[in-house]
Amino acid sequence: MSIVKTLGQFIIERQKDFPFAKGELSRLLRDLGIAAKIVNRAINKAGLIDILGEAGSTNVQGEHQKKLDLYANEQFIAALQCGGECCIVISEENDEYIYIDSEVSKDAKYIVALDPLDGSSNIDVNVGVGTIFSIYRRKSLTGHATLNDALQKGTEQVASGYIIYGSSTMLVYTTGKGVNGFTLDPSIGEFCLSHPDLKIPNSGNIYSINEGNYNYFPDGVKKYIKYCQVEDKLTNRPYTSRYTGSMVADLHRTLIKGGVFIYPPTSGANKGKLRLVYECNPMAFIVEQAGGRASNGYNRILDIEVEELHQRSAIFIGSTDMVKKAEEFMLSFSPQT
Ligand code: P6P
Repeated sequence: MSIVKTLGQFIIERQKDFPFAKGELSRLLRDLGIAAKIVNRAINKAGLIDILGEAGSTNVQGEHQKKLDLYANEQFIAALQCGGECCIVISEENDEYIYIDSEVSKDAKYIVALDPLDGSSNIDVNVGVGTIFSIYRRKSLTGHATLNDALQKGTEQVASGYIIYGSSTMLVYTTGKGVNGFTLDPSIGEFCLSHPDLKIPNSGNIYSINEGNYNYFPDGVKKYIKYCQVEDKLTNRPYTSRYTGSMVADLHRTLIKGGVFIYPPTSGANKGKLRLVYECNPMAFIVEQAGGRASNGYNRILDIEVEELHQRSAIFIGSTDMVKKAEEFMLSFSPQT
C-alpha cells in the first residue's frame, strides 16, 4: 500500500533543497494551501449557498453578497496576513499593492502576486477555475518593502503555482527544482502528492486559442492556426482544438497532455489580455520547470521587464516543439516591430 505524502510533509522534506532556508518559504506555501482549501469549500458550495451573485446584492440570508473572486481574494490575503511571511501582496482584484503592516509580518521577506480566482466567469457553468500565485523575495533589505520590491522579472521568482478547482482540486507548484502536483483528499482535508516531478510532453496535438478573435490576430497566428488544421500524418495533424476560457484549466491540460496555449496580441489589445505578473510569469515558471517553453511570440516571458503591476503580455506557452513552431510563424509573418 503506497504511503500518502501530504503537501506539508513534502514541503518540509524538500526544505533541504534550500540549505539556508529557515522555513519561511515552507510556511508561506503552507499558508497558501490553507487558503486554497477554504476557497475550494466555497466554490464547491457556491451553487447551494447562493454566493455566485454579483457583488453588492444580498443573498437569501439577507447577507451582503460577495462574488466568489472577491471572497477568494479576501481569503488568500487574510491567510498571508496571518502567516507572517509575506510583506506585500499584489492581486488582480486590487489596483495598488497591499503592504502588510503588522507585528507578525515585520520581518517578512516575501512578496506574493495573486490571481485569486482566474476564469471566475466560468463558475456558474461549472468549468474549472483556478488561483495563480507567484512568490518573490524582497530586494530591499531594510524599512518597508515598496513598489520597487514588487516589480521584478519572472526570472526572479522563488516559487510559483496554481490551484485548479475542477473535477478534483489540485495544487501544482515549483520552487525551481521541478514541478509537483497535489490532489485534495476531502476525506482528510489534505493535498496529497499525486503527480510527482511533472514533465510536459515535448510535443502534442492540441492547440488552445480563442478562434473567435481570428480576424483580430496577427498574420503569424492566423497562419499557425491554418498549419494546425492541415492534414499531415507525419506530424499528427490536424491537431485538436480545446479552449475553455479559463487559463488555469487550459494550461493544466497542456501541462498534462502536451500542446500549446496562445493568447496573442490582437488589433484591439496589442499587448494581449493576460497579466504578466500574476498570470504569465507564474505559469511560465511552472511550464519551463516541467520542460516546456513560454514566450510572447518573440521573447522569453520570464525575461520581460516588469514596469507596472497589471502589465499585460501576449503568451505562447506549452510543449517546446509546438511553441517554437508558432514562434517561427510569428517571425515569418508578423516580425517584431
Ligand atoms: P477570452 C479569464 O477571464 C482569463 O483571464 C483567462 O483565464 C482566460 O484564458 C482568458 O481570460 C480568456 O479570455 O478573451 O478568450 O474570453
